[in-house]
Amino acid sequence: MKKHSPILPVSGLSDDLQALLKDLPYFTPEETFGNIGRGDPNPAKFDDATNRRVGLHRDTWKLEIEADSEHPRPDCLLMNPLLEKNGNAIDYAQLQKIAVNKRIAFPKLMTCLNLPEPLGMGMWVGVPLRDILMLAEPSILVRRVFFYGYHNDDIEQRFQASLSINRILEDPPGMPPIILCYEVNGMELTPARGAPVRIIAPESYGFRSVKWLQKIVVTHDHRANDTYAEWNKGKGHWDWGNDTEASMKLVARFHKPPDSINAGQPIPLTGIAQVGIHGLSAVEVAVVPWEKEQKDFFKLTPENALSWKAQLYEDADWQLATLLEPSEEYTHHHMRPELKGRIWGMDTNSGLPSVWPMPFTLCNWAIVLNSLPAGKYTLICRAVNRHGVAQPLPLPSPKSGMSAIQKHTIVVE
Ligand SMILES: Nc1nc2c(c(=O)[nH]1)N[C@H]1C(S)=C(S)[C@@H](COP(=O)(O)O)O[C@H]1N2
Ligand SMILES: [Mo]
Repeated sequence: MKKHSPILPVSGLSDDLQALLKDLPYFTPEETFGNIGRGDPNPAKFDDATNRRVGLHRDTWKLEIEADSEHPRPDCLLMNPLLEKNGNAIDYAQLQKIAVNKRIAFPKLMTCLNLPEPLGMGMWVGVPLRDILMLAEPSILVRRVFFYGYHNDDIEQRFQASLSINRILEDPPGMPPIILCYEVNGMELTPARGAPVRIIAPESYGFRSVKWLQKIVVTHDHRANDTYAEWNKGKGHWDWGNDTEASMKLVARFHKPPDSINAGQPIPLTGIAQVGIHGLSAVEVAVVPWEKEQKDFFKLTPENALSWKAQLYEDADWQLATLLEPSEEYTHHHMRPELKGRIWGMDTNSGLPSVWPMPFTLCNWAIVLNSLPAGKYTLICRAVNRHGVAQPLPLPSPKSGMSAIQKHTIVVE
């Protein structure tokens, strides 16, 4: 049986829930956005002079598009390579000129394949990558496109990610284009967000959204030899690489759940849901007898390889939470003159997403649980997709993105 949470505006909720939701913004302010970026020294912390010198300043930034030099005929991969030495690399002013006619915006939740909680929600603005890539005239031999961030000079620190040329040239149904992004939430990218220009890949985990972008390499190779495919190897329990073709999983999380509460009191709870490729139809919450901390499921033993079955909580008394309507912050972006008619997936009259909850974004939720007798319990929450498939399914492997059910201990006094 498919489950559907009701969808209500914040004003339709009880006062205690409204109070809890006050400090849960929709689009994430820059100060609280989570940062992931390797590099020692780290480009997020460069001063202005260093940024100018290394080409991470808007005045000095250059994007090169070149052919894979290991291919037997690199001269047949790109008809018009864009290279600094040829004087035709793309600069920021040129990107902005192209953006006048081509810019597009879309909402996307930034989330790391290796972390349980999203990093932040953005309204990202940029130019479709295909419009820039085509300037370099890729040939019929190109099958994959690699993106490199600034620290590729030191081979040890190189960060690379890739996509098939097919994904770049034609968007699958229901997905915005891959963009060269220069702005988020109404601000030019900061160094921490990947300034001056980064990739944003809407349906993917963060590793594909390469920051401090400086080089694109086209290749006939079909393999996704990404940093995230190799990087985790040999690091304790992360002994195995990641599934680089994974798309964002559906995940529900509590927002600041209480550690203790008085017996006889109802328990108001709010949270967030990361919406996956098949949407979100319900969030559910349950209370189960107290469990010790989550086991280390990443350690590869035959027992753990199958242990996700114990994580389904099929017998729990799941209760439907309420989903919140899209934030009014969407309408603010919709009304910005420079974004008029350019935000992907929006209803042009209301300025709100045409489909809600919208895949690859964030949906907030709330519930009030009945009071509990004194004791120690574990709170769990899960999200259910449009086909009725509940978290951590369909793919519980953390190598394809975190979808484990969150557990939170609560003491009722
Ligand atoms: N150049 C570069 N880009 C990068 C990374 C990096 O280490 N170097 N980390 C990636 C990873 S793993 C994630 S999860 C996202 C995080 O984006 P954010 O810092 O804007 O939240 O950036 C991606 N882009
Ligand atoms: Mo990541």
